Amino acid sequence: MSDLTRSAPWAALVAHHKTLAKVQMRDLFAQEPRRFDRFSLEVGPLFLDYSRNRLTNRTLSLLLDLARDADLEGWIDRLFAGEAVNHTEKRPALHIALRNRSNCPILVDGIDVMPAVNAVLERMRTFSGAVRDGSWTGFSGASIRDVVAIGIGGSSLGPRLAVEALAPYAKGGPRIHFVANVDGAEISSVLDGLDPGRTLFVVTSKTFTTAETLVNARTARAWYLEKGGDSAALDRHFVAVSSNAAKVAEFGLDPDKSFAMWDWVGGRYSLWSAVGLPIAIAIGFDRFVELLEGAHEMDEHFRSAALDANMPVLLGLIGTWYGSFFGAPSHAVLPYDRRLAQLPAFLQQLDMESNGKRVMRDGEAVDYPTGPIVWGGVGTDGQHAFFQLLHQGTRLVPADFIAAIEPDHGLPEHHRMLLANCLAQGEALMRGRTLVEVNAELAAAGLDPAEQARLAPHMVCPGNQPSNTILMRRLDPRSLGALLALYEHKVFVQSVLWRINPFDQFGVELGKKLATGILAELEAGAPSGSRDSSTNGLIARCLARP
Ligand code: G6Q
Repeated sequence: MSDLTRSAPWAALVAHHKTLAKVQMRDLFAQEPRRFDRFSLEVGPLFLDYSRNRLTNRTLSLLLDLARDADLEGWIDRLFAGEAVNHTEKRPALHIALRNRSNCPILVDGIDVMPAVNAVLERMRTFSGAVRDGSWTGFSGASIRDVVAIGIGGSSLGPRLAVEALAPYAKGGPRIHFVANVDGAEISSVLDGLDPGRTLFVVTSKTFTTAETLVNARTARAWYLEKGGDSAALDRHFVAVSSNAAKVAEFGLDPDKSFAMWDWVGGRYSLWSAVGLPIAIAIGFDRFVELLEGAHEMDEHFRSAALDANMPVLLGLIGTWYGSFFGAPSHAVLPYDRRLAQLPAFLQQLDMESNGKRVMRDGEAVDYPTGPIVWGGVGTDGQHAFFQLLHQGTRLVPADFIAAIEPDHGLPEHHRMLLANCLAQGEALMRGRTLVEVNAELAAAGLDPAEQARLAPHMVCPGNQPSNTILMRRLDPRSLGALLALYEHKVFVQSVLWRINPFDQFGVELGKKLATGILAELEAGAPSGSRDSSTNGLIARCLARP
């Protein structure tokens, strides 16, 4: 057993779980009329209802003991102080510095990073403003109409989510397209119909060595030149965002004209940096600052609020309660907002790449499950698809519902229906439908007892499926900033409880390495036969002539 699973707070939670395992949430609500008031919290633009969870005051107090035992408060201090919390790579994880609107100094190796952060933000302000107002022109003297953001993983998912989520704020700006996949189908369909004289490529790669991004950037450059683009004006059509100036220069772009980022920003935590340039171009720099402000507000709350009234801490504790003590394998993200369609994919990376780890900080194997499988999709679509499993399947699936109270369109009837469905699903998952209720319904519908007995078991919904509901007044830059920072910190809280490093990602390296070798075989047209029979067989099949 590890120190963690041997610890008194862990053992207390294991024992407490036994007493709660069969308790129905509908009974907890019946016993506690003020349960909603007790288990809800507002921070800046976000309201969280966590009353529909399988927990009591005692559960929370035991989870808080676990957090204190893990020195959560100390770890929050270390994160904000710029200590090397990413100990394997010997780096801090300072996404909070990128949105540090109070501008207080944050030191890395004794040097305040804020002047460099602010300088890049200023360049983003000037550049995004010029692209938006048409004063940044292409080789033919025309303004930019299309921006193609090339990047993958952390250099794509955040900007893509934000640009889509904040579309109503993007009036007057150019169209923004994203290219991430090495699948040529993606870049071909984006380039199709674009005018090289009015297109700007933003090539984002922290390392500037990522194969997919480089091949897409080369294809984009070749397209630009083939379509008559002026090679002397390349830097009016291509800008880089990177921490690797040498590689940017090797690619043929002027590093002095590119946007810097730093090795203390993790890819999946980087949308607040120049990686967010497509966001600033889409919605304007002032709105981008509002996004940073929303995140900063959540940072300040996370840093200073007591653990028992701290939104990211509470979400982290609740997630750990299900993952580690109920054995729930997954966590569903259910935005009731079409504009948040990319949120499940973003959180999938944030959570699974951060907490998909199997050893503790000291290298010892964990003996408890760590990060959940994050999945999800927008409501109401999901209700007509995967929600059936949530209502009547055999697995415990904790979920987060996310919705804006006011829409950014003029169709209030649609929005009322959307909200009603969001609230109803949380209620249905919590309450379920008992056999007694089903029988009463069937009797009221006039079914005879034999028919009732035949149908009733199929209609029972056990309920007791936990969910959080996060409401915001509007899906605007500030709310989105707060929401994404909330999840970043929730993931951090869980990493602390599980004693793992959320800021490295060595697991993704292996496949990349193998792909390089297989690519060489495909390019040579000759299988090496040096691998397992499955990989050899598949390579041979890809190379075989019909
Ligand atoms: C994120 C990951 C990963 C990374 C991409 C792109 O935290 O490290 O998703 O963002 O592999 O990396 P580059 O920005 O270096 O191209």
